[in-house]
Amino acid sequence: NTDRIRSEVFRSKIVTADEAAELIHDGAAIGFSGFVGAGYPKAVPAALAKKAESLHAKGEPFQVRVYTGASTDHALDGILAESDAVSFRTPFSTDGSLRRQINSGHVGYIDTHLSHLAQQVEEGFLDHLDFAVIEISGIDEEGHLIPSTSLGNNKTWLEQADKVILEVNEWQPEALNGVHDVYYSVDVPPHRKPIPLVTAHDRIGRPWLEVDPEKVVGVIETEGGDRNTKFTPLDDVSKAIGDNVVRFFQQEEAAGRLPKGTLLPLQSGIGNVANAVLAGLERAGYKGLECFSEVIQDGMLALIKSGTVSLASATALSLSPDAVDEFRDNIDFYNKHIILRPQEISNNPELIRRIGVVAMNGMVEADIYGNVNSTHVAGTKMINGIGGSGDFARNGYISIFLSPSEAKGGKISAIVPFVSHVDHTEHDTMVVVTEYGFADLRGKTPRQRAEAMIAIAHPDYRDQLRDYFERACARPNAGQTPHILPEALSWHQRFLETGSMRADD
Ligand code: 0RQ
Repeated sequence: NTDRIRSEVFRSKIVTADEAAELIHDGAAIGFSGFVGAGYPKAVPAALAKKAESLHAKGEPFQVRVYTGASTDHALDGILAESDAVSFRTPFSTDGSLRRQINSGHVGYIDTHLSHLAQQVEEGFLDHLDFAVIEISGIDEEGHLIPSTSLGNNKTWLEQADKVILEVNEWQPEALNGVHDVYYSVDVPPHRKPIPLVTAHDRIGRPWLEVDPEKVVGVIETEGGDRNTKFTPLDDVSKAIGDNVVRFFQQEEAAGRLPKGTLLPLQSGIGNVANAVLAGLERAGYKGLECFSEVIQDGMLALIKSGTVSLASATALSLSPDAVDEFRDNIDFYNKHIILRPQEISNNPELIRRIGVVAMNGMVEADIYGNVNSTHVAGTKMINGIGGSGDFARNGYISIFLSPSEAKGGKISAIVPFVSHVDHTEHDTMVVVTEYGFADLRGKTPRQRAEAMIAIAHPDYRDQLRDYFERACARPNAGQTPHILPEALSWHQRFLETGSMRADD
């Protein structure tokens, strides 16, 4: 069935996934589509994994270098990793099999800011791309590519790669046509100009992607659903974090630092805590909010339906099965409230700073002075990557980090004397929220920050933090930011040795 491919030029290039995989050589650098489980190619990765396994069985090498938008799915990252077909990966990834290979040093991994990757490839800082493998939902008569559920880095991969393989996925609703806004004039220095976007709801580009048909070496027809992340129901801790974010917003509205009732465009990270924050906004009765974010997840869809959110700008639509049904049943309604953009636009520092985005991201841990670790357990083991959190935190009007005060059943405190890895420095952190409250670090000196941070730590860890801080301050020449250096990472060391950060365990 080829009615999604309406251009004769592209119809003449239809091949099977195996035929397309045959074209890809050992060592190839490939730009794949895909952002947080949405819009990743469904057929070529499996064909590449099969090819790798059969070549490896004959003792021949076959591995590729994988560039994406952000996380994809087990059906891309997982199966390629399990077939030992990945030598390099960037940026954000959530797959368990790939994570193990990254942490064992088997796969080379670079944790890039999501807004940086496209330009760094274009600037020649990273590999030249041999291939782009991009999922789309259709090709129109003029040869325009109708994007699917994520845009990610697709525009740049299509421009930069020597050869292009397209997967036309019939599962993706055709009604997505028109939702996308692809801006084509970002360019690289010294040719870069201001990006003409001044509100979250501006449209500045075209609704389609373009590709030079000469570069297209294969078009594959597929029909398969996105990964569709499941959410766990809100628990008391995440609910309390959501309520504390709302209390912070109410403080800002009362002080005239955020517009009453409408706030400023919101960015909300991925995961259950981010979902809980959105639910908190709905409970608090907000209406007509705008979001300038990177993913639209279930929570955001519910807020659009209730009118809490009037416009959500992002780069991906990443929904659970129930939310997909809801979206498809009411697609004409949702399309009026959604804009999908390339990630170099959704996460663009210039735009985040200009429109005054309120950034809200999860974290692994923060220290008493406000440095934040978003990526590494105990300083060494990568979880997912920095994602877009740095793009938004550094440039946001207000930068908020959120976390339950404890992890792993209370064996780990999310507030520590010193973070074991730094993704966001104290200079980028304005507010930290746990279920115990919010620490507003703006305008505070390091010692005042420490007091505010200790106040939102889990009660079981407050005395331990206070003891560290007071002894650090009491040292001769304690300095601007008091620490006891040999002890600064002792909580992590204790966790590694005993399985707990608690001094009394
Ligand atoms: O692991 O489920 O195995 O117990 O980390 O933690 O509390 O469920 O929180 O889902 O919000 O994830 C930082 C990972 C938080 C995420 C991170 C363990 C914890 C659990 C998840 P288990 P929670 P979340 C937008 C912005 C970086 C990218 C980003 C993230 C698991 O928010 O990836 O912000 N952020 N992008 O037990 C050891 C600690 C821990 C810990 C939590 N201190 N030590 N383990 N965990 N704290 C999206 C994109 O950029 C695409």
